[in-house]
Amino acid sequence: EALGPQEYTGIKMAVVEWSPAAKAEVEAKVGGRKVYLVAATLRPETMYGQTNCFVGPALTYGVYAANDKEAYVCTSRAARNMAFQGAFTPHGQVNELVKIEGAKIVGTKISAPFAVNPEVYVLPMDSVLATKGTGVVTSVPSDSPDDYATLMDLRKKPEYYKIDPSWAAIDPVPVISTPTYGDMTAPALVQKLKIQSAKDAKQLAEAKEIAYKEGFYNGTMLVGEFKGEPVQEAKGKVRENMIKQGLALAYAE
Ligand code: A2H
Repeated sequence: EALGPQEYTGIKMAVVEWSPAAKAEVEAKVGGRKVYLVAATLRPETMYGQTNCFVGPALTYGVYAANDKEAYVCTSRAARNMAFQGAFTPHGQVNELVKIEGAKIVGTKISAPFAVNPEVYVLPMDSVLATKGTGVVTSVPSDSPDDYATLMDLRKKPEYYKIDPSWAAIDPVPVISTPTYGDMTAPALVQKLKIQSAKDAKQLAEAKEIAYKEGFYNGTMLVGEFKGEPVQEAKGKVRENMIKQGLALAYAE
């Protein structure tokens, strides 16, 4: 964990079609605003490889008015932070339009900015913390061991996790090449460390550490505007472009 403030990128994932449960609870309450799930990431350069998005099924989320036209889905804690950071109009005001359980958001179809697969689904992840980021995690299984292990668990037991298998059908996309692990760093590490499921917390923590360092210091972009460039150079530029295009916001905590 970093000691200073963590500079996240809040990825704005527009709702394309709510799950039936969320539709019934949310749609009438948002005053016609366009609604986005906001996912906090430390790796904006990997967004080309988004295959789905995760929420904690047992967590409570809110839909917060960002202004007259847009609303964001995140935890109440994140909404307060966003208000302090000037993400909302009127400035500093938290306007909760409706609360919703994570489990009910699962199955919602959303658009994933910059992704090779432009439309993805919301899936459940038990390890999402309410105390970190926005409580929404975009999934990049090519480069995040946690995302990869969770996606494989969901595919193995869709009934148990109460998901439609088609929501977990998008395969990992090569985004970054590393000299040691090739163009699928997370799956390679999951295999090497013999990680069986998302419950193997200790090995996953190790895999996450290795994947992060390897990608940042030795990775080369395989896709996008900065294809061929080192990750160290592309990272900030991808973030800046996403923010400039209104597809992301700066979020710190
Ligand atoms: B990262 P740090 Cl490709 N609960 O984004 C659990 N995990 C959360 C979270 C929450 N509430 N909020 C954010 N995260 C995840 C991409 C990614 C991430 C890749 C590789 C590694 C990686 C795609 N998922 O994170 O504890 C988000 O996943 C490993 C560092 O603040 C976010 O970035 O350091 C990261 O954890 C933030 O973790």
